[in-house]
Amino acid sequence: MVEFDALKAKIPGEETGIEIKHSICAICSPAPHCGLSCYVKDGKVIKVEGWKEHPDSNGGICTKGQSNKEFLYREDRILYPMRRVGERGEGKFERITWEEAYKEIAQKLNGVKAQYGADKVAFYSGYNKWYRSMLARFAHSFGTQSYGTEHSSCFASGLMAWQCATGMEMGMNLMAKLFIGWAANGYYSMYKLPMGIEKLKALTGMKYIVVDPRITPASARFADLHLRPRLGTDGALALTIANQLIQNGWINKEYIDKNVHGFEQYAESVKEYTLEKGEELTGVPAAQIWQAVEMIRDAQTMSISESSAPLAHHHNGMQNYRCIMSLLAITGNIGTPGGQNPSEGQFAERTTGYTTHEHEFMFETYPENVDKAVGADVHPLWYELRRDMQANDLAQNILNDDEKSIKALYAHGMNYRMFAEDGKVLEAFKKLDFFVDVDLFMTDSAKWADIVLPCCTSLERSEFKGYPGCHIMYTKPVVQPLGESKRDVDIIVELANVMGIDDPLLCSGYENCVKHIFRDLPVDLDMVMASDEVIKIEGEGVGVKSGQWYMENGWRTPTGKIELYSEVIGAHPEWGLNPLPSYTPPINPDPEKYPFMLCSGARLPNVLHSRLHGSPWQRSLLPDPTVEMNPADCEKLGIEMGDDVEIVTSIGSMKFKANPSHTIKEGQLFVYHGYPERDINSIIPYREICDPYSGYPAYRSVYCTVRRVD
Ligand SMILES: Nc1nc2c(c(=O)[nH]1)N[C@H]1C(S)=C(S)[C@@H](COP(=O)(O)OP(=O)(O)OC[C@H]3O[C@@H](n4cnc5c(=O)[nH]c(N)nc54)[C@H](O)[C@@H]3O)O[C@H]1N2
Ligand SMILES: Nc1nc2c(c(=O)[nH]1)N[C@H]1C(S)=C(S)[C@@H](COP(=O)(O)OP(=O)(O)OC[C@H]3O[C@@H](n4cnc5c(=O)[nH]c(N)nc54)[C@H](O)[C@@H]3O)O[C@H]1N2
Ligand SMILES: [Mo]
Repeated sequence: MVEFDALKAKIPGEETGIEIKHSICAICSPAPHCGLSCYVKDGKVIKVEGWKEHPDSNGGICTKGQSNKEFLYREDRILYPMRRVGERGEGKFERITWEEAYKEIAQKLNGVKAQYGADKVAFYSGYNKWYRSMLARFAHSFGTQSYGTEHSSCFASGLMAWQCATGMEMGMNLMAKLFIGWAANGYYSMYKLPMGIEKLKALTGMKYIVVDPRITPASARFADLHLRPRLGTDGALALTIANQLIQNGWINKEYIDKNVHGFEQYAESVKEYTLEKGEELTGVPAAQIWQAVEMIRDAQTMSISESSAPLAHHHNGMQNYRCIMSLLAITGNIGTPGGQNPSEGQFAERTTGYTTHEHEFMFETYPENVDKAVGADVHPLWYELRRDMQANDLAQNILNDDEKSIKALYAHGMNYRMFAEDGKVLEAFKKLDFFVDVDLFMTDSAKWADIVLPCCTSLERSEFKGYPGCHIMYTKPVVQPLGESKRDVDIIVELANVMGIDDPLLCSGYENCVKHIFRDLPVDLDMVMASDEVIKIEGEGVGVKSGQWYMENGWRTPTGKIELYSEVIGAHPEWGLNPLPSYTPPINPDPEKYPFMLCSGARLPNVLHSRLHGSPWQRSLLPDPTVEMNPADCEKLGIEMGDDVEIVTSIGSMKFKANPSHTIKEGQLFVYHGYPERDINSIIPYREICDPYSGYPAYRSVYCTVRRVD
C-alpha cells in the first residue's frame, strides 16, 4: 500500500522506481532555458517540475514549461522519416529509412546545385535556436547565402538598430535608477524579468515606466507611470520626449560632444515634436508625456528594455527602436555604469558573459561569389547588416519564377503560419522542386514537404547550454528519443556527410564543432560533458569587453562614435531610408473603411506560437480564438461577451469570439496568433505595410474594421 500511495504521489525512490533526472526546457527557447526536474519511471517521463538548484531559473517554471510532458508525448510526434506519396498538403506519407531519406535529399539538393546553382537552395530555421550555428554553416558550406530564420520577424530588428548606433548588441541594466519597459509585459512572455524588476524596485527604489497601449499585469502591478500610446506610435512618443529634454537643457552635453555623432542634425529634426503634437500623434496626454520627461531628468541613470517583437512589428518598427535608443544617447546612458552596455557574450543566442568563436564558425565558409541572399534587393539594409535571408521575402522570390528564384527548401521547424499573408507561402511551397522539413510534429507545414524528418525534444537529447554569469552545461537525455527521432544537429551532420559537403569540421559532428567554438575559453568540455551540473567558466580572458572599453577605444561604427546619424544608412541614399531616428505613421489604405487598428500577437501566458494549442491542458485555459476590444466600442457596435464578430482587413476577413475588456483602448483590437483553426496571419497584408528597413511584417498595426455576425 505504501508503495502504491508513493507511486500515486509520484515520490522518487527505490520503492517506486521513480528517478529524478535533470534537463532544460526548450519550449520558449532561447530566452530562459529553465532547468527541469523530470520524474522518470520505466523510461517514461511521468512528471516535470522546476529544478530548484539550477543557477539561472532556481526552480522557476512557467505555464508553458508545465506542459513539457504533454509536448514530448504529443500524439502527432513524427517517429520515422517519411516520404510524401499524395499531393503536396494532402498529408499522405510512407515510412522510409534514414539511409533512404538522406540519399534522396542528397540527390535532390545536389541536383538543384548542379542544374541551377547552390544559391537556388534556401535553408530555414523556425523559432528553435540551439542548432542554428550548425545549420548556418551547413548552408554556407553547401554554397548558398540564403540561410534565414524566424529572426526575419523577431529580435534582429532591434539588433539592427543597435548595430547602426554602436555596431553591436546592447543589453539592459537593472542597476539603473530609472527603468523603462517599453512594450513589456514579461508576466506573459518572460516571467523572470518582471519578477526581477519588482524585487529591485523594492530593494533600491528604482523607478519604473511602462509604455504599453494595454493595461497589463506589468503596468498594473508596479509601474510608477504607465503611458498608453496608440499602436505603432512609439517613435513619435520617444522623439517628443527627446525634444523636451533638449529644449530644456536636460541632456548630457559633455557626453554628447565626446561620444555622439550627428546630434545637431538630430536635434534639428526633432524640433517639430512639441508636447501638443506628441499628444496628437500618440494619444498620450501631454501632461503624462511631461511626467516622463521629468522622471528622466531626475534619474541619473536610465535603462530601457525594448522587446524583440511589439516595437518591431510595424511599418516604422526599426525606427521605433532608433527613436527610443536616442533617449539613451542624449542622456549619456550608453556604455556608462547604470546605462545600456554591450551584451556580446552569446552562445546559441543566449547571453552568457563569455565570448566564443560562434559567429566565425557560422560565417567562415560563407560563399561570396553567388547570388545575394533572398531579400537583399528588396530590403538592402537587412542584407547589409545581417548577410542572410529575409525569410519574409522568400515566398515572393519563389513565386516570381525567374532566374533568381529558389528551387529547393531545406527547413528545420518551418511553420508557414508565422508569416504575414501566409496564403502566399503555401502558393510558393507548391512551386518548389523539392522541400524537406525537420520537425517534432506532423504540422500543417510539414504536410507540404516531400520528405519529413523527425527530430527529438530537449528531454531526449544532449546539448550545450550557456547561461549568464559565465555558466555552461551539457544536458543528458532523460528518456530515449521516441521512435527513430534524432537530434537536429545529428541530422545536419549525417546529411552533410552523405551529401559530400567539403567541410571536415562540420562533418566531424556537433560536439567537435562546439569544442572548436569554445577553443579559447579556459574550460575542459570533456569534463563539462561528463558532468550533470551547470559549470562556471572562470579564469583569464573569459569576460566580454565593457561599455567603458568601447567608450575609450571607439564603438564599432564607421565614426567610432555612437551614431544618431547612421553613416551606414547615410552612405546609401538610393535605399530611400532616413539615417536619423525618425517617425512615420502606420499605413492606413482607407481610413473610412478601416477605423480600427489590429494588434495580432501580444502574448498569452499559456501558449507559444504554434506549439501548445494542441496540448489539451494549455488549450483549456483559453479554448476559443478571441478578440479583445474596448467595451465602449462593443456598445457602439452592439457586441456582447462571447458574440461572434468578424475582423475585416484589406486582404480578408475572419471570425473570433468577442471579449470586451477595459484593458484595451478604444479603436484597437487584440488577437493572438497561432490558433490553427483561426490563422490571423492569413488576413494580415505583408508587402504594402512591412518595415522597409528590416523587412518585418506590421503584425501589430493593421488597419481593419470589426462587426458582429449572427
Ligand atoms: N507565453 C508566451 N511567451 C512568449 C512567446 C509566446 O508566444 N507566448 N513568444 C516569445 C517570443 S518569440 C517573443 S518575440 C517574446 C515577445 O515578448 P513581449 O514583447 O514581452 O510580448 P508581447 O506580449 O508580444 O508584447 C508586450 C506588450 O507590448 C504591447 N504592445 C503591442 N504593440 C505595441 C506597440 O505598438 N507599442 C507599445 N508600446 N506596446 C505594444 C502589448 O500590449 C504587450 O502587452 O515573447 C516570447 N515569450
Ligand atoms: N501575427 C503574428 N505573427 C507572428 C508574431 C506575432 O506577434 N504576430 N510573432 C512572430 C515572432 S516574434 C516569432 S519568434 C515567430 C515564431 O514563429 P515560428 O518560428 O513559426 O514558431 P513556432 O511555431 O514556435 O515553431 C516553429 C516550428 O518549430 C517546431 N519545433 C519545435 N521544437 C523544435 C526542434 O527542436 N527542432 C525542430 N526542427 N523543430 C522544432 C515546431 O513544432 C513548429 O512547427 O512568429 C512570428 N509571427
Ligand atoms: Mo519572437
